[in-house]
Amino acid sequence: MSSIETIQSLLTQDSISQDLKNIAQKVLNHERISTDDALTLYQQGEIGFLGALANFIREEKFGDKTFFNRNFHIEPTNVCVFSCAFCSYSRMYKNKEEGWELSADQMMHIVKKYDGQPVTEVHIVGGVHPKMDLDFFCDLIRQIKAHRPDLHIKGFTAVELDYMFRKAKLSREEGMAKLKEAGLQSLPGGGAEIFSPEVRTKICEDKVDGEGWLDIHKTAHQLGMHSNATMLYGHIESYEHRIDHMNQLRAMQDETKGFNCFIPLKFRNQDNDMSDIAESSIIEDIKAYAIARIFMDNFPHLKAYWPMLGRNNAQLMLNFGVDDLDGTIDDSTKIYSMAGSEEQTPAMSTEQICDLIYDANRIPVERDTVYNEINIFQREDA
Ligand code: V47
Ligand code: SF4
Repeated sequence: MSSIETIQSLLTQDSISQDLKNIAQKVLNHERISTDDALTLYQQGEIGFLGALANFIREEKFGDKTFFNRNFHIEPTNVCVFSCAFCSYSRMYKNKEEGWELSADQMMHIVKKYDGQPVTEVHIVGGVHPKMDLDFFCDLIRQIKAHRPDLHIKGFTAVELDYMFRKAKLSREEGMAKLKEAGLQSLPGGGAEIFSPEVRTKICEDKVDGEGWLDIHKTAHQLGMHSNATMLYGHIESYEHRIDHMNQLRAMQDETKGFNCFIPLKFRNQDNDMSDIAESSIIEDIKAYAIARIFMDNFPHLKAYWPMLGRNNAQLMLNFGVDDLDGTIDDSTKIYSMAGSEEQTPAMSTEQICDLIYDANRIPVERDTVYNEINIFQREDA
């Protein structure tokens, strides 16, 4: 049965409320759903229903194509001046002896490890170290670009950028232009968490607020750079907070069209100050992804970041709106293994990521950071 036929059959079922049927009709008509509709989906939508709508949207946009990229991560430091309650990674105030900070030479050594390998992106993100300033990172970016000009540099959350720019006493426009001139091309989506001050003051009071996060991404978009957006879900926030968060992103995307993808991030509870909060169930995870796909109509891509969600659950999300599995990351990514993800050493080869996608009856497509297609795989190529 095609995804249209699935929805049409749902529209005839008595067990589905008229409100849900109206939303399904809007989706079929390519009409935007409202924030009230999103709440109805959260409150009344069963996963079969949500999956049918999310799948329809995903298949209309990309058919069975499922994107991934070949990238590697550099985490310059886990030392952080901030103290987000959900963070299992920062070591400024906790165990200082477990802190690390990499010199520019050490980071270039990581870059050089990938010489001759077909990676297209380096993702640079870490804690906020008082000594690693804008000039330090501009120099690093220049060195990476000089060594490997074709490598796309995606780096620094709005939290890191806000701190760097304030410390350098530069406006957001000036600071971003400097980084762009050095060779920074895109921003990752981290640091967004939940924009609502009601939640933010409880989970990450001291870092850039929601307005600042949005403004930094807008600044990047206005300079022609692209970025991603995340949402940390499954902790103390309500459905209304999630919808408000997505609504602010959707409104900005209408204005700038600079976001490539939306990434719901499941809160993991190990070894942080929110460990008493139970993690969300798989049903709640499915709802978060499917409703994101239905609501964020102007975001091209929906990404399941498998090192955090776990590869099996990320694979499952390919039936609930997800079209992107991030990358074939190597074992340098620590933020999730430290927070309790089952992916303790997140490494997946191209063959493994392709198999995961084939097993979900989808087609693996290697992409670059801005979603140009590099290679469409057939089962025998992987
Ligand atoms: O902002 C921290 C999250 C983010 C926990 O743009 C946690 O392509 C769950 O944003 N449980 C940083 N999440 C990572 C990030 C990211 C990752 C991969 C790809 C991209 C992209 C962006 O990690 C933080 C925060 O929301 N995080 N601690 C935790 N305990
Ligand atoms: Fe620092 Fe980021 Fe951890 Fe917050 S989430 S404490 S900003 S490393």
